[in-house]
Amino acid sequence: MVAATGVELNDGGNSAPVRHDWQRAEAEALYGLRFADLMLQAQSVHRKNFDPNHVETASLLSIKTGGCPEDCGYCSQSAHYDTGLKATRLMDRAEVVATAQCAKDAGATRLCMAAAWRSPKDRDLDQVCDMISAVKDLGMETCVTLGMLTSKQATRLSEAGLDFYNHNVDTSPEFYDKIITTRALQDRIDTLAHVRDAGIKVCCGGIVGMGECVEDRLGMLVLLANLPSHPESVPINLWNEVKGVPVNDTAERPDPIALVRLVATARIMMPKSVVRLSAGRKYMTDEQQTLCILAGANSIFIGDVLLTTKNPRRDRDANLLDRLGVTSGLA
Ligand code: SAM
Ligand code: DTB
Ligand code: SF4
Repeated sequence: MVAATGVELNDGGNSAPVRHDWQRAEAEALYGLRFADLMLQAQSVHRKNFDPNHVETASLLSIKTGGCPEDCGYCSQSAHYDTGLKATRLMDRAEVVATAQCAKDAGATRLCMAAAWRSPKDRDLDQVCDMISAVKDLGMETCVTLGMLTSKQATRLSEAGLDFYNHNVDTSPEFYDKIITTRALQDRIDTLAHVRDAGIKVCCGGIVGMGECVEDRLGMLVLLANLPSHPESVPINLWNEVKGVPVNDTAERPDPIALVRLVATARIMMPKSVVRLSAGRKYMTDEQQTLCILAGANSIFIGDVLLTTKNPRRDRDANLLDRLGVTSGLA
């Protein structure tokens, strides 16, 4: 089938295998389709691979906040900037279990535990492994994001039963150096390989709204889709404003329709990946979130806070999904 502009219609079926050889021009052609044609293609792919009436609900927990030695220009937790955030020590296991139980009771099926580290120390990793086992014992899926890992550390997390590791490429290769200087994109790609080789599922995406152009956003999708395996989970974060960080000087929130187009393009390029509408939902209307769900977004973070910034309230999310007839942990 051929869509109106001549781009071949990918319905995600047998004729459209999962690809790892995406060219930027192809991503741009998809993104630039007339809106109805792009949405039809994204929805066709989505329906072939997922229940279009279901959205996954995960919850975030900052197990170690602030004081991070990295200089990510968007982040409230970097020690390089004065963001007014108070740094904390690593949470203890009992506190993590209590919070996880509350998140489960509130409808989360997965807990994503985040630490503001460049990379974990082995002593810290022992404690995180304990937390993973404890959260799994509650019957929840586990995800952690701890910074860069060696292959040995990834193996230890795998042995602890970890389901997912989150480590984002954040942006395009061209824009990356404008945002982070303390670690290279290749360092991140190396960590992703260690995680994958250890048999842990990969959660990897990035941020939009930092001042990057549309080509950077599409360059990020090409980077993700051309990894040796598509990440099982692809978070798309809209930058949640943080005072005192350099991104304030360049930030520009994308036009709402541009974000929907990006989600649809991600859905088509990574047909079997869960696409998570992550940070920044607080800036979106119900209608924009609905369009993102129609475009193939099928996961959200629930809970009033993400790590250090705000998220829509649970009742607002429950109300929206209910009006759409979408099933989730909130229903
Ligand atoms: N320190 C670890 C790391 O960077 O890998 C884990 C935690 S870090 C907060 C996880 C991801 O959250 C970042 O890679 C970035 O994509 C996203 N993030 C951080 N601050 C954000 C913000 N203000 N708005 C949107 N996304 C953000
Ligand atoms: C991801 O891509 N988004 C989440 C999770 N992975 C760890 C984090 C969003 C953080 C938003 C900013 C904050 O609350 O500090
Ligand atoms: Fe540190 Fe992660 Fe924030 Fe970067 S994004 S400053 S690595 S906590």
